[in-house]
Amino acid sequence: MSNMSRSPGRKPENHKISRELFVLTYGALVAQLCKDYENDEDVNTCLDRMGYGIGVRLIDDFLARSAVKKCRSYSETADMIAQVAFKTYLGITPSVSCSSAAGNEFSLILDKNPLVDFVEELPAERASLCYCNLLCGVIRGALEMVHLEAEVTFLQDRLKGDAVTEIGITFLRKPEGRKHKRNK
Ligand code: MYR
Repeated sequence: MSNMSRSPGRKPENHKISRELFVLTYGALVAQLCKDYENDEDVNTCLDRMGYGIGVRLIDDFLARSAVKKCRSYSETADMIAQVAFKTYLGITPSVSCSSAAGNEFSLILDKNPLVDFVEELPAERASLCYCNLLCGVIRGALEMVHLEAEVTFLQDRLKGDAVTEIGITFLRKPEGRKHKRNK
């Protein structure tokens, strides 16, 4: 074998490169949608729909991979999204807070957002763009597959000058009596 054979420490480097490629590819997707649609809302909707399509597929991978227990409350589900799903797929763990007395509204606060690693700020003419709106769709799609209907939106965004990035999840139905789609 040549000197180019595998050496310890190479794997994390590869991992980093593929993450960078993913983040740059996401940026290219948003840039293309901005070319296709003049209106920020149309770009946001498109990203959300694409994310939804990813989420409905991702849930099988998530349930199989993480062998998670069935959640008994919205609060457990929100924690699972932040601590297991975000950690697994994005390498970050947002903090979770419940923002309604009814216990069905939660905020995920992202201190770091790898998807915007190469984005300085939004151009002035794109002030209403939710750059990471794909994430909302992913969460919505994944939740729907475990029979949890939810509204998921960006409530704050550092790219827009807010102090933090905050994703709001509002569960729309009572958690009791739902059935879960499960892998064997
Ligand atoms: C259960 O009660 O069966 C667990 C439900 C877990 C739902 C997890 C939803 C995953 C969302 C994926 C988001 C990925 C964001 C990068």
